[in-house]
Parts: sequence; structure tokens; C-alpha cells
Amino acid sequence: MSANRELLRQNDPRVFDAIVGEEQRQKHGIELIPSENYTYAEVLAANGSIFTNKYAEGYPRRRYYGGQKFTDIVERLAIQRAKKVFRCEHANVQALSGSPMNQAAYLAFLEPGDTILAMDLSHGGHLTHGAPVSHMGRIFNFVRYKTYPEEGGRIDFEELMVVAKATKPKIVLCGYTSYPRDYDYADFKKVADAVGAITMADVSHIGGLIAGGVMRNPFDYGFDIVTTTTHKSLRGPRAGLIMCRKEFATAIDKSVFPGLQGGPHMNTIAAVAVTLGKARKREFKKYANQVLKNATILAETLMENGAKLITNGTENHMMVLDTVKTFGLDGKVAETTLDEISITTNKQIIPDDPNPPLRPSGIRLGSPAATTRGMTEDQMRQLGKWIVDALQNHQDDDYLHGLKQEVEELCLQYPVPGVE
Ligand code: DSN
Repeated sequence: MSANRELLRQNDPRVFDAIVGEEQRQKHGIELIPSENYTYAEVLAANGSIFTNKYAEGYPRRRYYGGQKFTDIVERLAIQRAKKVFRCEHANVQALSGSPMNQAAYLAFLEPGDTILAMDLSHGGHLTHGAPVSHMGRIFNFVRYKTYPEEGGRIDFEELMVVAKATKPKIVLCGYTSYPRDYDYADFKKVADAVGAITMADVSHIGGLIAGGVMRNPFDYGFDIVTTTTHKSLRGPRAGLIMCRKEFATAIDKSVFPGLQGGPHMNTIAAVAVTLGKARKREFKKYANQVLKNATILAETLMENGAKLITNGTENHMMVLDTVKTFGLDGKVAETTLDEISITTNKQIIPDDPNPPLRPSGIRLGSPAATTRGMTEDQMRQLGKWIVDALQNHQDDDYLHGLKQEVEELCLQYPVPGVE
């Protein structure tokens, strides 16, 4: 045990025990929540480093405090690597996480009351894409578009063009938190250009897949602003990147600091630099490719076993399973049942869900974390079958107990990075 860990064990055993408990939970089970991952041991080291001690308001060579020789080094590295990995002209690496990242991007260009065209929450949009309960939904006028489930979850771009011409958005936003398709950047760009709007893509979920070169990059379609969290498919610490074309750089930087945030979390920025260094390696491309393969196999296995998936499959790392239609169970019961067999998923609203968010009609699943553990197609098939088995037999405690043992036996063969 490291000296720091031993000190924690001795001096705050309750927190120490909770950490150990979480390590055991992560080791014995599998995370299939599509927005989660197991980060690198090197990221844990950087994130837990003494950069935590340092205030660094401002940007490299333009700070408001002294002692910035090493903070500047890591922030510059993170910026340079983000620019290379995402092929962009400018990157801001200070956003504390996904919500402030999107808030800073909106506030860089918009006044209260301005219009943003974004995906409806139940069809896959994020809270920061204009949910009425979020502050962003109160400050800006979000006009929400939807998907057409009967057409495999496609967006109707002719309709979107009509809506854009009628509502004159300042930002056209392409980006989702629960959408199992690839993103139609070219169509969004056409709509935005027709009304003179800024194009923004929130690729938080698929950032790692873009970095790995296995999904399309919005900058290749002329997008202006691209945001991504760093802890999902990118496998880094919890943070946000805002990337943009050069002409938007000053507005974005001012909006993050001093507009929205104070001191950047330099320990996290060091960990972001490590993450982006890893994302440039050939290994990461292989990883991203395997994430897609694993998701395809998991989706196919679920469907072969009778599961109804929103969008009838997946084109990325995630899938949304309609548990009400398939098993007659709401998403909360499904999530709890899978928790009981050490498979972690999350309950999820489905398009125009008649049920409330805490008892929605589905669950969300994804492959990034399992792929990090080294699982491939065979394990995905096995997990898919166990998921269906568990949900079909959710009232049979003995049966679930047997499945849990099988799941845990499998998971223990695939170590969690950074956990002894
Ligand atoms: N909570 C994230 C997700 O699960 O997709 C988005 O913020």
C-alpha cells in the first residue's frame, strides 16, 4: 500500500473503507453505463498529484498568481495534444466538467433570451441542451427538435430547416447524451448556414471514438465549436474540453475565465494532458475500434434474444433498451435487477416517454468501460444473454444469485486499471 493510502487508512478509516468498497464493487462487477469508463493508472496519479495545491487563474504566461512554471507546462501540453487529437485550431482545457463546458460555450456568444436549436431531452438531448429544469433552459430560448423512432431515430432535416428559418437560432447544436446513431454534421451545418447560426457539436459521449478516428469529426464538416467531456469514451479525468476555430478562441477563453470559472483544477488538467497523450497512440485507435465492435455485438445479442432497442441497434458505443415493451418492467426495476447481478446500467427516458424520469421506460447500455477491461465480442455476447436472463427472471432471487456469481467470476478475470 502506498504511504498516502496508508495515512488515509489510519486517519480517516470511514472514507478509506468507502474507497476500498468502491474498488471492490468496480472489480467484481461491470460498468455498462455508456458515459462511464475506467481511467488509466497514470491519470489517477496525475489527478491525485500536488497540482491540487495550486491556484492558476488565467492562461499560460498570463496568470494572476506566481509560481506557474509547471502549471504552464501541463496546461500547454494539454492544449497542444487536444489540438492534435481533434485536429482543431484552438482548445480550452479549463472547463471543470460537461455542464460548465456547455454553459461557457453558450455564454461566449449569446445574450439571455437568444435562441438555441437543440435535441429534445427525451429523444437524447442533455440537461444543458435546454431542459426546462436547468439554468440554461431558463436563460436561453431553446427550440427543441426530435427524432423519428419509426424511422430508426433519424432526424428530419427538412423539418429542421423550416424550424430554423422560423425561429432564427444563434446556435445550432448537434450533440446528445442518449442517441445510438452517428451524428449528421453535414445536415446540421446546412441548416445553420441557412440562418447564419454558429454550429456547435457536443460530442461528450463519442469524444474518444472521434479521437480514435473511428467516428466522424465535426471539424471536418466545418463546425465552429466542439465540446467534449474527457471521462467518457476518452477515458480521462472528469473535465471538459472546448475546441473551436481560431476566430472564436478569445470569446471562448474569456467566457471560461473570468466569465464562468475561477481557478482551473490544475491536477485535472495534468490528467487531461496524460489522457490526450494516450489518445494519440495506436493502442487507443485499437481500443476505439473495439468499443464499436463490442457495442454492435451487445446490441445484436440483445435483439436476437427479443429485446426492443430504440433506433433498432447502434452506430456508436451505446444502446437504449425499451424495458417496458420488452419485459414489462420500468427502467428503475430493470436497473435494480441488473445491479443485483453486478451489471451496472442506468435507467433512461425514451422518446416521448409517458413515464417519469425516475421510473422511465428504458435503460441505457454501452461498451467503453467493458472494452477498457479487455472484454471483446465473446464477453459481450455472454453479458447480453445474462442481461436478458436476469430481466426475464427478475423475481427469482435464487436465479439472480446464480447469475451474479457467474458475472463476478467473469469480471475478476479482467482487471480494473489502477486497482490492485
Ligand atoms: N451524465 C452524463 C451521461 O450519463 O450521459 C451526461 O452528463
